Amino acid sequence: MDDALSLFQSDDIFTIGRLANIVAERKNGKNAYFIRNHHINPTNICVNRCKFCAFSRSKGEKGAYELSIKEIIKKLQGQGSGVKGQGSKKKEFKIHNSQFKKSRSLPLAPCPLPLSFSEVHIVGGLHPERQFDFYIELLRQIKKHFPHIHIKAFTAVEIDYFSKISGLALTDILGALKGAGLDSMPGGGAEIFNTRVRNRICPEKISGKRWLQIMEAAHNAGIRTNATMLYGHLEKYEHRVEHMQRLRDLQDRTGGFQAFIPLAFHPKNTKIDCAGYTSGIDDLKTIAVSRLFLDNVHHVKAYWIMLGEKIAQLALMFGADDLDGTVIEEKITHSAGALSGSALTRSQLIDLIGKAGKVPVERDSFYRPVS
Ligand code: V47
Ligand code: SF4
Repeated sequence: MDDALSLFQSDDIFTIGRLANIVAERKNGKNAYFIRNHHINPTNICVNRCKFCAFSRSKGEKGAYELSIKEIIKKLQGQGSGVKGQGSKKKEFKIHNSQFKKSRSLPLAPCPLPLSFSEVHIVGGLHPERQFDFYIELLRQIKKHFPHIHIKAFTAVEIDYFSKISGLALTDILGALKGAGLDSMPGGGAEIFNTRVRNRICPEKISGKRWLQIMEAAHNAGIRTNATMLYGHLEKYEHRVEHMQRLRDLQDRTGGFQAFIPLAFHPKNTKIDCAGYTSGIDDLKTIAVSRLFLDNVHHVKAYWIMLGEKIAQLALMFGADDLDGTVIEEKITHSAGALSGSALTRSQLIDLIGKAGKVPVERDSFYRPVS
């Protein structure tokens, strides 16, 4: 832990980056991964209202929305997916859109043509009225319409909420979700585990201990997950190291984390009064230190939406081996002033990776290369 703290305190980001790159290449060779994915946020209505979150709204507040299952399926079919006016992206998705142009209602048969994405990433607010059944039905309908799509859905925070609203035990919730089509879980909601900082930035949210408990239960149920860390707000370097140490300890027990994703805090429209956006130097250092410290996690993701395309590209030389994906529709970071675009095409991702001197590898949700 002291070593990780010294690295964070050092200004020699080139040496740290070079070391992290050696570790990354030992694990993944020169490969840098990306995926064709589609984000869906079913609602921004949330009972938690974390202070760092510009995405959430209270029920009835201006800007609050809730998507029905039908609307979500339509979005996945490419109707109203928010890709308009994005140059070459438009072309890529046009082919996909045309198949459903004539059908007014949802198609009864599973999608007949290859989709422009292989994974759907679903996270949303903790809705005060929706029942657990809604989420089960959502998974079932997605699988029914898109049987080959991998569903990566629900943070540990949402899983805990499902347990509260349904009265079901954690293992029953996970079993029911898996049975309905859940394939893996994203790593959101971890924020920063340190209790004092956590209470200042998201007092209503489950504790770090509970987040880890839920991830452990998911891993034990055979559900692989990611892990995140929100940095650049009120935390200090020691809190980042403590956070990663707790993740590393859990990973030693379960091996269920696929990737670690440092999330750069975006301050716009939030209630956190701090220095503003993270610096590129801090972003690169955080990627590099996490690659060196989390020796038991196979992948470190440079989430281009939060880092911006150029810092994410540089991060591939500082220990990251994954840029995430096409994304298509991102709301959480963009509500908080993201400077990045909201979608990248497959060819743009390949170009970014190739120009960083890495080998672009399109992956599936378990990091298997897609031919
Ligand atoms: O849990 C919310 C974060 C997370 C802000 O697992 C913010 O593959 C920065 O977890 N500034 C959701 N971050 C996103 C997430 C994620 C994203 C991409 C891939 C994966 C994965 C997971 O976004 C939240 C929270 O930590 N967040 N508000 C903000 N103002
Ligand atoms: Fe709700 Fe998640 Fe936003 Fe917190 S970060 S307010 S739990 S949507």
